Amino acid sequence: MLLFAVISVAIAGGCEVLLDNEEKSKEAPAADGKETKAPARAAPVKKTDSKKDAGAAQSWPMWGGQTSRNMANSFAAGVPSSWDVASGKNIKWRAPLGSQSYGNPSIADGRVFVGTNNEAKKNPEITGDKGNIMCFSVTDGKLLWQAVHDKLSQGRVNDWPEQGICSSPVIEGGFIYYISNRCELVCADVEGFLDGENDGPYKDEKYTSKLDGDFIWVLDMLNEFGVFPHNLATCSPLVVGDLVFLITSNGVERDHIAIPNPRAPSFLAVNKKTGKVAWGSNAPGDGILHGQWSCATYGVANGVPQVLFPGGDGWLYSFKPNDGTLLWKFDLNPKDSKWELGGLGTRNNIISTAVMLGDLVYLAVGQDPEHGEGIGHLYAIDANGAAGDITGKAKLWHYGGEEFKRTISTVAIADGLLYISDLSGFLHCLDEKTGKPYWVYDMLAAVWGSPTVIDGKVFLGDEDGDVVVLEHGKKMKVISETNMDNSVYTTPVAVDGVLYIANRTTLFAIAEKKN
Ligand SMILES: [Ca+2]
Ligand SMILES: [Ca+2]
Repeated sequence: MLLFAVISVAIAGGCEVLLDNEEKSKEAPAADGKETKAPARAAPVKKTDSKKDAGAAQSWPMWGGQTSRNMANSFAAGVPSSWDVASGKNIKWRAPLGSQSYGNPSIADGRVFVGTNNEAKKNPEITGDKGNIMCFSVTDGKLLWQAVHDKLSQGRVNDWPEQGICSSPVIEGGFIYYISNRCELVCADVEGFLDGENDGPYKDEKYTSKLDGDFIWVLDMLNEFGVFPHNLATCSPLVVGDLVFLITSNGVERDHIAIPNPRAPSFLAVNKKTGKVAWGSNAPGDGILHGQWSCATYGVANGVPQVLFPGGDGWLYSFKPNDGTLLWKFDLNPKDSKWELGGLGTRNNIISTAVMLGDLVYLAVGQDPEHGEGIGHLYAIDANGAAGDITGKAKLWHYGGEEFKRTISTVAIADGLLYISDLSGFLHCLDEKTGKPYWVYDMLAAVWGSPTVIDGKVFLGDEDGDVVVLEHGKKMKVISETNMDNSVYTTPVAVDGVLYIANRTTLFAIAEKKN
């Protein structure tokens, strides 16, 4: 059972060879950090409505909530510190997911989107193992619609059974963008077929009831670019300006040695309106160690806009967003580290997502959780003026070795404190400036999700299904610990005073009950 879930990865067949150069010049809009207009299609009604009730416009529209991917929520207030699944205390509603859920909730405009599998069997016409994105109403947890994707015939080497969709959708301008279990970048209508219209140029939907997903366009990275997603394509895409950025999940063969298509893209920039590739890069090429299950991050260092892609070779790559020019790269593993099959070695992949705040980038290494525990490394990297290979010289600080283990978690930074968990179950609170630890909390179970700072508190879930709430501060203080009845592989999210937590089978909305 592997898991790449919490982090999504996509393999983009971005190699230059595979791209149409004509398209390349034509389809490269500026991604200079300025939000651009919604796609050329009538704005959805719900979107317009939500603009009217200003103030209620809180959202967490992507993995990490923002393009920096910082797992800190700057707006949520009134979020409960305790609740109880058995008695229903502070449980606003609960909605059934499939039998395995690794996707994180994305929330905007009154809708929650979560990736899972088809075992909730919401559409009796659609049976068997599938990858699903479910769309719920924030009001009562009612299932509004779901996108359902058939499994790839190749089986576990490309599309692991029952893991569903691990990608967390990004919601933007009336559309969602996610990576299906079939290694497709999908743009879908937030209203599905509930609006009574089959929107977009894509009209070949296999499932077309009111409950099904309405696709606008679909980019098949496996068949168009020869991407070989190892075990599963998992990336949670990022939208900046007119471009969607993603990692393709291109990886090794069943034998874990051969790379079937090292020239296929690992990183892609795709026009959000047309689904056409703007540029791609196969940067790690023959250096891919296993799979590529991370996500892209956007930031601006000293005036230079850039998009960051953690590569399958353990390097972090930074590119110019508009044309894919490589700006810099950084090796996150010690030079004497060694990759060995099955997780025995000291060289690691990157499954975590980078966080970029101003000039600084924070990112840690890890491996497929199936590979077990091992030594990890967390870095703060100074990207101010960075160019070329900046390994070592741009390192602001490093935390790792014995005190920090492999991780697939992403950092949360607030008020000078940095929180990071590792797969071994330790939650570390560090000084953001120095990397020196203030405290370490033992979850006593494996952690796949990420710590998140919400409303002055730190939330973290684990494989035993416990969610701990601690005070956000230099002193460790546990406020509560609550078992969710099943593994929590995801990261809690809060919008409009409601906390959303997905365990393997259920999405919970948690809010203070008002008398
Ligand atoms: Ca529609
Ligand atoms: Ca359509």
